[in-house]
Amino acid sequence: WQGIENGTGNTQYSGTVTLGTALSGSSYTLNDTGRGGHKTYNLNHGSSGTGTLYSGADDVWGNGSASNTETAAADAHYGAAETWDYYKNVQGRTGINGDGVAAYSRVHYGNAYVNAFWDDSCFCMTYGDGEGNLKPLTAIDVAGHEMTHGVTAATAGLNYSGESGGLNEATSDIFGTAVEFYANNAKDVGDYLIGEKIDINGDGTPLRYMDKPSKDGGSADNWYSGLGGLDVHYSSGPANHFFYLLSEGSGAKVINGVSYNSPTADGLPVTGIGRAKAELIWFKALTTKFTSTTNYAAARTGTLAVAGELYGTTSTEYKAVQDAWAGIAVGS
Ligand code: ASN
Ligand code: ZN
Ligand code: CA
Repeated sequence: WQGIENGTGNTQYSGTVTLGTALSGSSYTLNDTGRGGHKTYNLNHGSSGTGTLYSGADDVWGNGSASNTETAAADAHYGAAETWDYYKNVQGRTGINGDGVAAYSRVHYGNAYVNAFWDDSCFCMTYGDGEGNLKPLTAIDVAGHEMTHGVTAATAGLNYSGESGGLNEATSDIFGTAVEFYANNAKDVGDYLIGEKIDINGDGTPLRYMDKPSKDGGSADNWYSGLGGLDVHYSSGPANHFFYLLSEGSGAKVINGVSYNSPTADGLPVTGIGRAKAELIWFKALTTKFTSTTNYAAARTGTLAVAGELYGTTSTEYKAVQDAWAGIAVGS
């Protein structure tokens, strides 16, 4: 018999959080029975299999420092729970495949591994420890980003190359950001930056910026012919920029203490409709309009169709979708 328990996670990035755990005999495990039974395992620097399910005599996990082997597990378990809750409570999707089945997470993959990844074949999430600076890749926007690759694979199936690959990556950045805002954690407040907590560049800068993607030194701000030849983490830039413009509008803005300044390709202003509507439009487009070969032009058509269905073609929301695509040089 496994009872649903509420454990305490002393995470590295999100402070002290409640974790869904189970009590099996006299041992607690990182088994979130209230969320499909999502489990978190310790690979202990291996790179295959499931490793060992986290278990212990008390229901307290980690101490906030990466030097404690439970800390990364606490962050990963929390990120999976918030991602589950976001999709279920906001988008009405229970589990990555929408069937109530949980994925599982593995931490401490390999040695000094500076990445995290979703794998469809195991239906599992894996996190590296990062290199040198004791910053495992277990921040909540990374967790939401990676698990969203599973949602995309189960729905639109956007091919991971060319323009569809950029849209696939942007979808992960969009919902990684959505999960971060949803979690509303005081230690990791919502922002339109990706990976700001994991310090992968070693200088405190994030991996990506949604308001002006070119700030990362590689991403495109706007669509142009040949965009699909970029790495998918750079061709995602215009769609991330579209999402920012649609949510918050163009120009300068401070949100949760972070300053943004989003330009438009055509120099015309965009008035945002708020993140919740932008998320809903992108989610419905992903799940009902996009296919494996959707490119930027088709993403515009798909999101406009969704906006028309949800709000009508004469609505301010519809016009904002038009303006935001024009803002990244897609359509007219
Ligand atoms: N962390 C990377 C990503 O999700 C892994 C990859 O290259 N697919 O984009
Ligand atoms: Zn990705
Ligand atoms: Ca972020």
